[in-house]
Formats: sequence, structure tokens, C-alpha cells
Amino acid sequence: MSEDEFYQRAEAVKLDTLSDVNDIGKPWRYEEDGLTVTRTSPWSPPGCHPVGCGLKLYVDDGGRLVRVEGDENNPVTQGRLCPRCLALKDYIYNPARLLHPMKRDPKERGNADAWERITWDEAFDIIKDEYDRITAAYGRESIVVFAGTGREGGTFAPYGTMCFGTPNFCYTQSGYACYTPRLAAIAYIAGTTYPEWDYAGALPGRWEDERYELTECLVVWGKAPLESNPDGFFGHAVIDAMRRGTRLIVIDPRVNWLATRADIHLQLRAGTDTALGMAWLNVIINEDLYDHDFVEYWCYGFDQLAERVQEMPPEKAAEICGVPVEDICAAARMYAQAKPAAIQWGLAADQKTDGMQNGQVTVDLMAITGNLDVPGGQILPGAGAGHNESGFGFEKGVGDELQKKMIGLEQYPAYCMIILNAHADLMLHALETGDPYPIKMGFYAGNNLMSCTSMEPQRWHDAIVKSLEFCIGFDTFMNPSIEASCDIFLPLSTVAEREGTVFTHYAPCTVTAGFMHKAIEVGETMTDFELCYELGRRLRPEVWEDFASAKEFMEALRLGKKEGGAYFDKVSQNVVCQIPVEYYKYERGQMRQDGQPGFATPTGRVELWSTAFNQFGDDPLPYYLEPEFGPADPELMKEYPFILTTGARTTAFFHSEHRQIAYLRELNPDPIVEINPQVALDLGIADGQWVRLRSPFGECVEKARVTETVDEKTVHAQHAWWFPEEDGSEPNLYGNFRSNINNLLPNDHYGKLGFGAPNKCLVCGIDPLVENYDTDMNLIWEKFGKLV
Ligand SMILES: Nc1nc2c(c(=O)[nH]1)N[C@H]1C(S)=C(S)[C@@H](COP(=O)(O)OP(=O)(O)OC[C@H]3O[C@@H](n4cnc5c(=O)[nH]c(N)nc54)[C@H](O)[C@@H]3O)O[C@H]1N2
Ligand SMILES: Nc1nc2c(c(=O)[nH]1)N[C@H]1C(S)=C(S)[C@@H](COP(=O)(O)OP(=O)(O)OC[C@H]3O[C@@H](n4cnc5c(=O)[nH]c(N)nc54)[C@H](O)[C@@H]3O)O[C@H]1N2
Ligand code: SF4
Ligand SMILES: [Mo]
Repeated sequence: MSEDEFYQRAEAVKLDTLSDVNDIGKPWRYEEDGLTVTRTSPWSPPGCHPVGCGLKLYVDDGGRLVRVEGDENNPVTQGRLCPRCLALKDYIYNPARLLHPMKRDPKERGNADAWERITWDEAFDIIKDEYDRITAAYGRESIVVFAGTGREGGTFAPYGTMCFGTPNFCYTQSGYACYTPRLAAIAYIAGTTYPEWDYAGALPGRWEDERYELTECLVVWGKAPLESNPDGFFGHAVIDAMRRGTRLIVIDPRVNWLATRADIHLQLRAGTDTALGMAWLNVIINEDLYDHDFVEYWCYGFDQLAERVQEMPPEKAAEICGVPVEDICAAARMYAQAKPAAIQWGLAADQKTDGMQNGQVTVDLMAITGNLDVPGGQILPGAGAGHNESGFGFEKGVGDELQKKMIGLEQYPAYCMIILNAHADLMLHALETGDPYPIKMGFYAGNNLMSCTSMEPQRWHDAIVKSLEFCIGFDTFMNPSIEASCDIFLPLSTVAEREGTVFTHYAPCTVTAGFMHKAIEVGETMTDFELCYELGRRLRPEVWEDFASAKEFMEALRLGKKEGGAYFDKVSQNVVCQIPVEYYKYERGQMRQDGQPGFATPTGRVELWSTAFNQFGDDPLPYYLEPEFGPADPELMKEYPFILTTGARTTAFFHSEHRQIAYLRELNPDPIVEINPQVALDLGIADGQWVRLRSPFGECVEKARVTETVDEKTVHAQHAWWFPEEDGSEPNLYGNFRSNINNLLPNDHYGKLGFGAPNKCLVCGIDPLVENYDTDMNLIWEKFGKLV
């Protein structure tokens, strides 16, 4: 995409009208009780998805943050905060936080004591020398940017495109098994992007707004929004809606808080959602519960879909999923008969080999029930609102020739092109083997792959340490990946130390646009925008000549304007703005660039028979894949008799972060695995006892919580554990591989289009241990509790 096109698209998202939209609450900064209060809308770091819960930062005369409170003026969050923002002070002033650049001799990688403080200038000089040397010898494609989840750094494509000029910006979770399979499913099937549940977030009158219709039935599917506030969605909106009468269906192998309040809880076997979705389609079609008008005028391939789902009668799904057939039918009827109804589909949809097909059946359900683009159903962005930041600077910074070298582009174009990302599993192979070409330099942009992002983390560790001649970490704290593999460390600013923006739902389906205001200064830190700009213009001045400052770069990329920061300064005073939403856009030609009614697909309709899937060589209709490592292999089940699901979020932590925050660690001191009481009895495991978890790929230890939240077939293990209080040097590496559930999970088991991974549905065995690895909370308080 050219820059001109980019700015046009930014206009399509109505970002240029922000200042006129609305002006909510008190001024952005004011005095109260002798303190300066700054209202802000945080994103990251600390890591969070782009929710931007309204936050007030209280700063004393000495410029120190002394208190945080929720900002009641935010129209969606209304003052509510989770523990991580409440503990912000303990994160910012934590004694383990790193506030200056550092270098280490590459021979000393893995030695936690070998770091040496340097200046920013020295850091930039070293990086420039290494960049010039490595790109001259191996080309820019030999650089990989390790990307993570949707925090600012994690999705910051300009690091790849404009700063280093490499096509290899790479999110390193196998099969890109987070969000993008869902996003790709709707993009290929309906030519739009992630459909969020309409919780009236964008309407000035919120729930009472006359344009809104209360969602009669909400399906929370493989998602735990109260704990995760995922992808820019404020989880408590579910409770707000329930209080108004919304009925709930929860589809989850675990009993989570919402499941206990649901009308129907389908407690299915992990990894079998696609079968369940096909059975819902079967019931809805066979019982004639679908929206005839929508199907007739706006869908393509209905008859083929109707025929395909005959292969999955509810009785068959009941057997596969382990759920009573009458519950499957009752839930499908309840969803289809409610007007409007919505589905909140979560991460579990992606984390299976047939993740794309799971996405496909979900979009099909939303479509044939007529819930797309309607009040109280699923909101969709209008034409051109792709606002694809991942393309920003690609032409100028990378160029067509180098783009073709993106790892995985040839084999998995449906994956690599949708989000301009190198393929995770093929990147691992390139690091291990030098095929198709050597990877020599790395940069961690909000990624801790050895503790969290990546499966078989020892493989990633060994490949990176062996392959990379030079590697840079940019973070708030030291972490195992940086400790093991970096030669330079650069310090990162937190939300309280920075300016910026936060668009809920990653921009296209934004309901609120928030602005971050700088309230304090700590150490010598930079933001992702600042580092990208400062480093980029030193490495490649020709790419950066159009931007006068890091702030102007931020203004251009996020707001589609270039006014030296003046436009940002003006609109950011709003702190938070609602972005107008429109419904039934497909009827009025607002979903397609050419202004014709319908959807932006080749047929102009929602493609239940997908021409895109067909073109990419996959089945155009949904199909269910039985998990490869599961009951389909009875021999395997003898050794590994349980189904392991992993990574359901807790409010205490964001992935591998926050283990140094004593208040948060106190909430969850040890890595927890949930085991059913009957299983505990059979295996002789007591509540609180440590156990070994093992799979054909590896093992780790976690602490048993004996609980009925899981049934007798299922165990659930927390992910992303490491121990910042322990020795950081190799081989201990902060205990990184001891309780790392990703030791048990494989790479290379994705679907036909390159997406999906069995990270929430693998087999595992459990052995009780006599050893006790309990965290000493006194040590945590001593080490991390006294703020500096
Ligand atoms: N506090 C906190 N918030 C976070 C994060 C964090 O680390 N901490 N991470 C962020 C990120 S990157 C993401 S992607 C989101 C994810 O957030 P969500 O989409 O909410 O996903 P999870 O919390 O992983 O899991 C949600 C539910 O899926 C269930 N589940 C497990 N396996 C299956 C299955 O096979 N089928 C079904 N139907 N359900 C299953 C789990 O039991 C759990 O209740 O959260 C984001 N928000
Ligand atoms: N078993 C299992 N594994 C999983 C999951 C699961 O459900 N089960 N979930 C997976 C999912 S969905 C995801 S998205 C990945 C997440 O994986 P990652 O996104 O890699 O998350 P972290 O490992 O926490 O590493 C992120 C690092 O980024 C830093 N950081 C935070 N904010 C910023 C920022 O704004 N800029 C920069 N430069 N750095 C920042 C943090 O301090 C931290 O050290 O994990 C995956 N791993
Ligand atoms: S979800 Fe929690 S950490 Fe994220 S912005 Fe809201 S209160 Fe802060
Ligand atoms: Mo994620």
C-alpha cells in the first residue's frame, strides 16, 4: 500500500473527525489536593490489549506517581480497572526494572552478570556497525523482528518495514494461533475484518441509545473476557449486558465464572469446536431457523453449505465433543431464535489445527442468522477501513523484490499476506537450518518467545543462540529470551511515561479512540515509536526523511495526519472519543470500495462456499479435523490419558509479564494446573502438590489445584511461567524451562493454509511429585516489593 492510499484509508475510519466527535469528562490534566492528575488511556507497556481503560495518574511535586485511579469519564470502562493497572506504580518503580541501555560481549550471552551500562549513542553506534556488517554480508532479509501479541511493540510493523527494512517481521507462535486465523476467516469469507459483538460502546447513549437493540443471546465461545479483556474488548461489558437481560451460552471445556451464570454451558472436549459449530449449522438449517432474506440476498453457496453440514448431525457432534445432544440442539436453537444474537469468539478458536475452519463455521453462523452489521449483533467496519498499519512503509522500506523473500510467503500466501508476517514455523526452520537463507540478526519487539510465545521453546532457544550473530532486546525488564540471546538491551517507557494512541479492537472496528498522556519521566527510556524513529533514521536515513520527529511519525501512522504533532496535541485533549458506528452498511454500498451494495468478495456476498479458500487450495466448505494427538490415537492415550488445554488468562498477569510485581504475584504465586478431584484421587495427588506434566514433546512441573472446573478427561495448565527471583544465568535462565508448559506443545502442526496449532488440545500424562517448588513470597516481597 502506498502512503497516499494509507492516508485515504485513515480518512475512511473517520480519524480525521476525531476532534469533533465528542469531548468527554474533565480536562485531560488538572490539580487535585496538591497533586497533578493526568487522565490517560493506557495500552502498553505493561502489556495489555488495546482496551484503554480510563486511568487517572496522580503525580506529586517531585514528579513521582503516587496514586492511580480509574477514570469514571471513560464511556465504556467507567472507572473500572483490573489489578494490573492498579499495581502500575509497583511496575514502574520496581527495583528490577531496567532504565538504561546496556551491552554485553556476545561470548557472554546467557551470563546475567556480564551486562555493562552504556549511553544511547553508544548503543546506536554498535547497532549501526552490526547492521551494516550483517546486511552487507547476508542482505536485509537476514534480520528477523520477533513480534508478540497486540501490545504496541508486538504489532509494530514499522520495525520491520522502515527501521530494519526486512520482510521478516515474525510473530513466533506456531501457526499464528492467535486472532489472525479468526481475522483471516472473515477477511476471506466476507471481505471485512474482525466482527466484534456490539456492546453499544460506540453509541453516545450507550445501552440506552435509541439505535441500540439489546443482544438477546450472547455466545461466549472459547473466551474468558472477564480475565482477558481481549483484543480491545472490555470484558465487563458482558456483565453490563447480562444485568439488562442478555442471556448467555458459554462453550468451554472449563467451568469459568461466566459458565456458572450461563443459561447453557456446553462443556466440550477441548479442540472439538469445529464439529460443534457444524452441528449448530446443521440444526439451524435443517430446522429452518436461518434468516431467509439475508441468505438469499447476501450469501453465496448456501446449498453447498447445507449439504456439507449434513455430515455433522448433532448426534455425531455429541459423540465427538462429549456434550449431550439435547444441549447442542437447545443452544443452537436459542442462538438462532434470538434477535439480535452475537458470538464472542476467543483464542480457543485459533489454537487447534483446524483453527481456520473453526473461524469459518463461526462466520457462517453469524451470517446465516442475519447477525452481521446489525445493532446488538456483530459490528463490522466500513469499506477501506482496513487501515492496515502492517503495510505502512512497506513499498519504500522493504520493496517488492525483498518482499518476495518473506519466509513462508511462497508456501503460505494466505497467512503471510493477510498480515505481512513471516511464517512462524518456517522461521524456526530457517533459524535451525539456514534454509532458504541464513538468519543472522534479531530484534525483540515485545516478545518473550522462550517463556511464552513459542512452542518447543528449547528448540527456539538453541536455534536463535546458534544462528544469530547479533541480537537486540527492547523491554522494561530483563526476561529469559533477552538474557539468553541478546548483545544489546534498550530500556522501554511505560504507559505513564509516554504519549500515544489506543484504538479498541485494533483500529478497524474501533468503538473508542483513546490517547496516552505522559505524566512522569523515569530513567532514559523510549517508546516503540521513538526507538523506531531514532534507530531507523540512523540506519536508513533515506526512508525517514519525510518525518520531522518521532511524534510526527506517530501522528501519521496512528491518526493519518502529518502536522508535526499539533494535530495529536489537539485531539488528544479528548482523552477518549467514541467513533461513530453504522449498521446495515452492506445494503447501502458502504462495505465495498466500488460503492456497490454487498460485501467485498469476488461474488459480492458472504461466501459460505469460499472462493478464496478454494483459490488457496483448501476446501471451500468447513470441515472438522480430529486433533492429531488425542483419542483418535488410542495407543498414545494409554501413555498420555488426559486432554491438556493451556493458557486461560488470569487477571494477575499479562502472559510472561508481572511476575516481579509482588502484589500481583501474591494473587498467583505458582504455576497452576487444574485437575479434577476424581483424577487426583485416582493418581494420589493432593491439592497443592507439585506434579510432572508430560507429552510426546516434553515435560514440565506445575502445582496441582484440585477442582471441579475441569472434568475427568481434561487438565488445564497455566502458561508463560519463569521466575525472575531466581538465578538468571544459563543454564537456569530464571528457571525458564522448569514450569514451561510450552515444552509439551509442538511446532509444525498447523492447517492447510498455514494457520492453527494444537496449543489448547494436546494429550498429556500426569505424575505426582514429592518435590516442592513453592514460591517463597517473602523473597518476592524482599526482592521486588520495596520500590525505588
Ligand atoms: N490478564 C490477561 N489478559 C490477556 C492476556 C494475558 O496474558 N493476561 N493475553 C491476551 C492475549 S494475547 C489473548 S490472545 C487474549 C486471549 O483471551 P481469550 O480469548 O479470552 O482466551 P483464553 O483466556 O486463552 O481462553 C479462554 C477460554 O477458552 C477455554 N478453552 C480452552 N480450550 C478450549 C477449547 O478447545 N474450546 C473452547 N471452546 N474453549 C476452550 C478456556 O478454558 C478459557 O476459559 O487475552 C489477552 N488478554
Ligand atoms: N501454552 C500457551 N502458550 C501461549 C498461549 C496460550 O494460550 N497457551 N498464548 C499465546 C498467545 S495468544 C500469545 S499472543 C503469545 C504472547 O506472547 P508474547 O506477546 O511474546 O508475550 P510475552 O511472552 O509476555 O512477551 C512480551 C514481552 O514484551 C514486553 N512488552 C510489553 N509491552 C510492550 C510494548 O509496548 N513494547 C515492547 N517493545 N515490549 C513490550 C514485555 O515486557 C514482555 O517481556 O503467547 C502465546 N503462548
Ligand atoms: S485491562 Fe487492566 S491492564 Fe489493561 S488497560 Fe484495562 S485495567 Fe489496565
Ligand atoms: Mo494472543
